Amino acid sequence: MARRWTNDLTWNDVTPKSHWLNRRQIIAGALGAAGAASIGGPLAAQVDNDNLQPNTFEEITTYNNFYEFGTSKEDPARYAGQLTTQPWSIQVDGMVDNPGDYALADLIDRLDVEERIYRFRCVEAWSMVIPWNGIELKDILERVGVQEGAKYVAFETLVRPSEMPGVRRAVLDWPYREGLRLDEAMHPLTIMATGIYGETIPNQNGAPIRLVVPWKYGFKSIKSIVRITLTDEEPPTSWNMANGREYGFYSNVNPNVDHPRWSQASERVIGGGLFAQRQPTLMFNGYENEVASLYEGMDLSEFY
Ligand SMILES: Nc1nc2c(c(=O)[nH]1)N[C@H]1C(S)=C(S)[C@@H](COP(=O)(O)O)O[C@H]1N2
Ligand SMILES: [Mo]
Repeated sequence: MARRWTNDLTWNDVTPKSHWLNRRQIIAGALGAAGAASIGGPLAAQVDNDNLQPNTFEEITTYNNFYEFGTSKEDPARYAGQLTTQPWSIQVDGMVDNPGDYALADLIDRLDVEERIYRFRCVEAWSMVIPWNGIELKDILERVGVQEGAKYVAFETLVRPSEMPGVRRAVLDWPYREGLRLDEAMHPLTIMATGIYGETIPNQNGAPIRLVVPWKYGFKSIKSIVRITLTDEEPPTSWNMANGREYGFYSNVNPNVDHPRWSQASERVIGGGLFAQRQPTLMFNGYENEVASLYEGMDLSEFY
């Protein structure tokens, strides 16, 4: 049987909510087909994940980084509820055939929403396993028409001080900005998530639409996106602007390159309990077979 994008992770790695259990079969089946079609063959399991701890909806939605709502892990769940996510529009500009201010619904209308169970690794050295629902970014970019010569995609998050208490302080240079090289953006693992566990994505996780790039540190996965720009220059990105010595543009998960202030060799699994052992961090967060070729010729022992 063909394996899914989730490669070594299965639905058993994610704590099912009661209603979720009933849909498991259908979803797993649908994903098997989609995964096989987009990768063109079976994926080999890379590691033995028998010890992988599942993450609950509760864990995924109460331990967050979303500085627009405050800098503690609890702030997003506490304050993001007040964010208005409807209507929502996304400005698409730069080197595209069809620039414009798109209603979100129009931008993603009729594109395939897939289930993707991905590891999620924050640069702070904690991790989770999250069952996203999302659309391949590639599908959205094809819809707006990427022009020849475009090399990067830049993203911006909403700034709305009336609903985002965190942006009233200059913790970062708002808006939160992120970017990908075009080939990273077009990679089938890169998704724009609109759901978790089959439910509309909660505000604290980046409603109504956020990027998910599973082989990169979590800060690359920008939330609540209102602007997408195609450009031929590497775009400025928030954490790199804030501290370029500690956060590079690429920020691929790499256990062999430590953060200047802590090791990246292992990670604390959220939900593992107070005395849980840290688990080893995997090269490209476990997606090495799928993405290593994007970085051929780059010295991966270097900080980027
Ligand atoms: N706009 C915005 N996007 C953001 C952040 C943020 O503060 N603002 N934090 C990033 C960081 S550091 C991480 S680890 C992830 C956390 O995603 P999660 O809360 O859904 O787990 O979101 C990323 N995207
Ligand atoms: Mo993070």
